[in-house]
Amino acid sequence: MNLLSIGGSDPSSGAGIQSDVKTFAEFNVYGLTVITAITGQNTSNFGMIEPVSDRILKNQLESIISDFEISGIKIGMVYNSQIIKTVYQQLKKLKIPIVVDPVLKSTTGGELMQKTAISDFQKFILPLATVITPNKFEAEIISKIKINSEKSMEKSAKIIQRMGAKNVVITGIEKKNNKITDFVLEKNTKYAIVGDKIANINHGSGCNYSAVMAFALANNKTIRESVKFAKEYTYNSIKNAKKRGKGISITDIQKQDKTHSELSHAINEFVKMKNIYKNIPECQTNFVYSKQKPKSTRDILGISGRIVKAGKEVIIAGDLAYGGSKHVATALLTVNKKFPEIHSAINIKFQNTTITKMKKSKLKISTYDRMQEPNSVKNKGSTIEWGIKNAIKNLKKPPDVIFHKGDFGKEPMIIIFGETPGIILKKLSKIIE
Ligand code: PXL
Repeated sequence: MNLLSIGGSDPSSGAGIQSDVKTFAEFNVYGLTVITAITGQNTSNFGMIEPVSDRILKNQLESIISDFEISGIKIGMVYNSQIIKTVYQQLKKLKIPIVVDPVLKSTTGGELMQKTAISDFQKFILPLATVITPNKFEAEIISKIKINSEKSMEKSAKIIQRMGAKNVVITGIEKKNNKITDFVLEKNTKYAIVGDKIANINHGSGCNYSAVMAFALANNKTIRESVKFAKEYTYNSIKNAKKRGKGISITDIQKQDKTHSELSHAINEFVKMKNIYKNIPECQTNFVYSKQKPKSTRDILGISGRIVKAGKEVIIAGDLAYGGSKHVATALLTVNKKFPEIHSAINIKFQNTTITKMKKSKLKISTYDRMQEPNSVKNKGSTIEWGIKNAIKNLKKPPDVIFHKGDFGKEPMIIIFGETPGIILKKLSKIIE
């Protein structure tokens, strides 16, 4: 997928088109860029702005639009009326989602749009916007409404919508209890998306938000989904902001390895499965995955808490970490030693009905008896390794499932194994109502 960012160059790469290229790359998107102005700035000071000539702006836009299939566009810094009009002329015929981030000022104090250009911005750029993402200050300037209440905020959003932006998201409205909300005005609905606040002055969060929004919309997500997605990404980018220069921090994203993102996705799918709460055992559930050949449980990714049941709700309590699971990871490690293609495992509650369903779905089931456990093993605390070894010792092919029926004071358990977390979910879907 190709996305286009139209905006200013920021040599610190914290904001502007450099930041957007980084954000797009996080999603394996190819980032195209059209530069409207060059800024001189760092993490402490804002220096000069030199808008590019109209000729080269037009030539950049024509070059890119005539060649690439573009799935979405983000418009950031457009410094003056000339730039605004040229961008409008080139984009008005396109039928793809456009996110407008009305950048007026930088955190370090730079003026990113001339005051005299605001009326042309309203006239030409707002009607291009599938979504516009002003913060409170920007919404006030565009709508000429002071925002000091829910009512004035809604009024401001309505005025901006009447100017032509199809959907308006006023970002970063501070609330009590350390919450921060985004107010959304769609064509016929309005709502707020609430999130946690991080008290940290940074460079880049606004750009991250609108770039991710463009990505989400290009992927046919709804406005609500896109707002939630952009908000979560931006929250993480602020949380992980790094001090790269002498001044304020620059937003960043913790690189997730593929093992991490695959397992994280599968866990989110798991907790959404219907009636899944009935399958969480007393000792709760862990879901583990190891890409490389694991040498110890430290090489296996798991939840450093558990997936827990609270009434009929199932909650992920804890973060993913290597070495995060002991029991399920040990079971996986033991199976992986004999069957190296098996990289993932999950434990669920033992129920006779589940075993019956597993048999019906022709899953390969194996078992061990904890009552047979020698005292020497018990004393060493290596029950799981002993049990799993026993369960697989005569197998030629890897098991889908290993269960045991418990012992005095020990809960019976089912563990499902598979090559990947996705394959485990498929197995689970066959045996859970
Ligand atoms: O974050 C807004 C922004 C956008 N574009 C450029 C910037 C800034 C803030 O500094 O420099 C080029």
